[in-house]
Amino acid sequence: ANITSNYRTGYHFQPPKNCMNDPNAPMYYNGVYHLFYQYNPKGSTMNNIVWAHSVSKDLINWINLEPAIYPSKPFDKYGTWSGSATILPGNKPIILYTGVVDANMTQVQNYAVPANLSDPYLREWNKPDNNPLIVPDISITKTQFRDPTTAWMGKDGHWRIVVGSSRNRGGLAILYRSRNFMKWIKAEHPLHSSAKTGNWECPDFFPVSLQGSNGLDASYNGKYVKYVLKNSLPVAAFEYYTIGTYDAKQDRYIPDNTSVDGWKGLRLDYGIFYASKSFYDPSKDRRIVWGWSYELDGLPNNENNKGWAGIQAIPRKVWLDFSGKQLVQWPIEELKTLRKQNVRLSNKRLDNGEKIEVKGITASQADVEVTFSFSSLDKAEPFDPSWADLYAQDVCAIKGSTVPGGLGPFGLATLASQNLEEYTPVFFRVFKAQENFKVLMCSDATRSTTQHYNAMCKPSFAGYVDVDLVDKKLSLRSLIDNSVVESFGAGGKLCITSRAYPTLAIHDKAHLFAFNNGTEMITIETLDAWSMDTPKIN
Ligand code: DQQ
Repeated sequence: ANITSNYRTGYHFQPPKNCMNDPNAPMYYNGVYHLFYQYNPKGSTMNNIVWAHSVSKDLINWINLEPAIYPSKPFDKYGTWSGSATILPGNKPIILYTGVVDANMTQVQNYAVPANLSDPYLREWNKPDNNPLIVPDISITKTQFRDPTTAWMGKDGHWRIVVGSSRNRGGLAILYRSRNFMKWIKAEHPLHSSAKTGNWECPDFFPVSLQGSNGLDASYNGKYVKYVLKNSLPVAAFEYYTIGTYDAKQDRYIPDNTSVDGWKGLRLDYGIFYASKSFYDPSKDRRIVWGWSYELDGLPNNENNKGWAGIQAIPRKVWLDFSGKQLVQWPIEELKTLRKQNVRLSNKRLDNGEKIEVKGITASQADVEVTFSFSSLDKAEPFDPSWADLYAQDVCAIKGSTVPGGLGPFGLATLASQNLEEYTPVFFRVFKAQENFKVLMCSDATRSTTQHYNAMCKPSFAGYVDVDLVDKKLSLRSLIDNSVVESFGAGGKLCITSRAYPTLAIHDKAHLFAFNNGTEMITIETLDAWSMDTPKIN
């Protein structure tokens, strides 16, 4: 196998070749899941973008179709950028997307509808002549005016959408209303805005239930809900979200005071996960989020050109944590159908400095679920107050997986070569702060590969898991897939998708270990690892 194929994924969504970026208009329609995505049919850099289209009955196996939307009309001649789907009454899907209309990159909002509703795959899409539906008025930054959301209907029967934009150096979610989906009127106030974040791309606005993990349709208007506003920040290259309330009368979103509304806010994923978009799946009464994971090996001018770039993270069910303060995400249940050989460890001691190899599975393509336990929190290291201003990622860079600790670092060493020249550790480290414990979760790409070249980036991704340690347990699930390590801490309270390009730890030469480099003894209560099958993807 050459370098090109070493990093292709086995079960993460990828096109056969070339560059993919944002997931677009995910939807469920008449028994079929649709995923459109920003795609360059001509190469592995992010240019010439069209809406590629794949369909699936199980969110696992995908059929590649012809591009659904591509530049062809005056209202999208310079680009067919991101957008969303809405299912209109009468079971009629409609897509709203951003068209780029001139070389100055002026952006407008367009719509497209299926040419033939009786085609089960909705292969062909029409872009009627009354496009564009929305052009930027004089107050709008016309080069930062894109990515319309799924529409929701208010109690007044009128539709609403938001479009991502900017004001000064802040982010703006411009609100539009419509009676008939064709004529849209800008609301006097944006749905929400935030200073200093840079412009907002790919806004996602949706209700979440206060009563359990079921999903809600965007137009749900019953009681016991909170709302989520997520935005992607091109200046920061990550996304953040807040939890809040939606004042339907004023048509304003108000984040809760427990949600940080800016760069230090909560993230769906603390690794490489961008331009995410969720949709309501009525067939299983759940909300699912898709996110794009770009390459860390030098996009767009990939020195190590693989002939492809970009994958989609595994679709995740998303719901509100019972605390009401954050979201929880978990790989869709369908993923379990790919589990093959299983190995199980239980009640294994991990003393300080010890590592145990998990043998008997394909460690380059695996699903691993582990619960660690410990008998006391006494050995937690003090949290240096000066770290409070840092991102978790910077603390992980200081306190890596080999820096000896007290309670942690312990976790999994994924995509590891036999002698650990290469490995991507995913681990916890517990600190004692003034008033509470802080649980750092890291996925550290620093030693993920022995390759070095200019454009390659090997960050130490991390976040703090808001978890109660009374039961003295921490759980971790990692989806390992050749060049991907997608991890879910504490049952999905914190997610980190990282990318790795090992040269030794590939295919059957990849290994998996559990390790502990802290003085507190750790017990692996249970560890289940499965080799993962390769479904038919495109
Ligand atoms: N990607 C699209 C834009 C969007 C950006 C263009 C986010 O619509 O703002 O490919 O990655």
